[in-house]
Amino acid sequence: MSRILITSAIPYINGIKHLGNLVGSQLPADLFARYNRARGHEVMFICATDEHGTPAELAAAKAGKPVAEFCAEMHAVQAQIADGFRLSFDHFGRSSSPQNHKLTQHFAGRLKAAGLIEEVSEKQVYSNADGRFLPDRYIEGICPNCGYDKARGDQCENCTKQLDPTDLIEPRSAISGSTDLEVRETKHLYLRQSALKDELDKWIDTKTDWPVLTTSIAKKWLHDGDGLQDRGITRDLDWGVPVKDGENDWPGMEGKVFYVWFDAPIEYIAATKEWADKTGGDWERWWRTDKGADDVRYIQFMGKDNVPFHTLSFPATIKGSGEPWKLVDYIKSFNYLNYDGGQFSTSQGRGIFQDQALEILPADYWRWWLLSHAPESNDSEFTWENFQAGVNKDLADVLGNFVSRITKFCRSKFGEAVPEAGDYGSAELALIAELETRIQAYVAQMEAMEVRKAATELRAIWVAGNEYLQSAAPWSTFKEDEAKAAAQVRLGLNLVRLYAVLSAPFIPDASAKMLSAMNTLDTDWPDDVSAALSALSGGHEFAVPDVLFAKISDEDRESWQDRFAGTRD
Ligand code: B3M
Ligand code: ZN
Repeated sequence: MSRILITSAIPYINGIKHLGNLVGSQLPADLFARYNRARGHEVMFICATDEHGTPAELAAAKAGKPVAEFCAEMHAVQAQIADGFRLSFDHFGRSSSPQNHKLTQHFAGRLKAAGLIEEVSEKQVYSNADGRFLPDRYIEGICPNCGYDKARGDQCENCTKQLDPTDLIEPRSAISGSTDLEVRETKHLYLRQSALKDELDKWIDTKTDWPVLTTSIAKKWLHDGDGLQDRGITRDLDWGVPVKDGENDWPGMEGKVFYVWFDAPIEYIAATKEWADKTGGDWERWWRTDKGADDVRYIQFMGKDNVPFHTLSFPATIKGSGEPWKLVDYIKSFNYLNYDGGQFSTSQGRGIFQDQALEILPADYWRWWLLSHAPESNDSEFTWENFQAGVNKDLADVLGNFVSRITKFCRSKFGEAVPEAGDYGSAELALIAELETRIQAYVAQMEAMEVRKAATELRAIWVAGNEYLQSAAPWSTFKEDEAKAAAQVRLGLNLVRLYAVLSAPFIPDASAKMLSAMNTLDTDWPDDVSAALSALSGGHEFAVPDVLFAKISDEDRESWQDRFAGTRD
């Protein structure tokens, strides 16, 4: 048994996320967490909401709520959705927690002591009416390029030109509309990542087993152009972790907060402390190599856009601290899932959002389709036709049909108990041999976190059972040789349990239904397939389960296609 720490990128608090976000981090992380627990390992699976930064402030303002209240509400909403998708976090934390404030300030203090923080003077727009510095996107005005009158200080939405706030004609505050703005000097803290470049480079070089998608992004940032840049880690915002040097004030930094990307990854650690504070558990044995975490394997899941922060910035924070924190061992990153010929987009309300998905179908339908189409080697695309086909074929025709056929047939001829039967014959032994090979292949893909390939192997395991049932045909055998039919049925019923155990990481609800129908709590992993297929012996009672997966009709598909064709705001 080993110890495995799993973190998923923490979703922004600013709104409900779409399915692309789910399949790019949380869902595959959950798959891996469930699989490892099923294999008997000790797992710590952490996620949280990412609550700071301008997007949080803007979303709260749009909702007309104080930002703290908005974040608390949205956290509850996101937690409920995560639950709806059966994401089995050990803790779903909040980056605004006191634990994260403290830890973020602690790291900043350590980096300062190590000489890795530089104070830089910058010129920034100050709004007298609002009594604060304005981030670029809080300044609006007329675009010098196209004349659009709602251009933002970072970019004109109309002509897409990148702007500086000082480029805007007649600039005004997006908060109050005031034009009483001036440019003032202000100081910010920079993390001297460049000083850690060689150390990071060498560290990445040791990660020969990482996906190319991960290392190529890291290498690009390390070597392109001028190489790894120092990074501003403070902002002039009200909402965030106040800038402190450990527990002490940081002269000149009054009223400033840390940049959201500085505190967000630290929340992985802080969330584990939140968990410990709640449960009485020990968080340091997961995170401090001087307190037992040296034998932890730490794996992060994320979309490709988050990779630079996890391969360079966060490791810079950790290494720069000079303290024995656990560093990531493996980064599993994902490409994008597209929606019907375009991109999923939160800001444009395009695609299917997580709450909407759960309104129309249970979690397992989504889990199966998304995971079996995870955007690993390439971007992948969601289309309603493809979704309908995948669900109907794999879940309804293959797995669901198998379970329904074997349980119903047994009920009609032998009653709702596993029939007493003799030894398995050659067809059964051949199936067992095939399953041994296939389960090994499935395990190998799961261990390698090859999500799509693991789904393919699992599907093949379901198909093997169906093919066996089709050719053994107990309904025909029964007419000539009742004892032989009994053995075939006993094998089939045991397969239902085996499938429940193997499939649980992908489709936990259906697996639970299958186990409950088979009236068993035995979820042991089938290390010995032959033994696993004798787990339920003659006389063991079971029940025919309700339909596991309903097929998606063409009418349903068309109505959803229409409903999700537009955008939501
Ligand atoms: N919140 C971006 C995202 O949700 C960001 C991830 C933070 S991981 C520490 O994609
Ligand atoms: Zn413009």
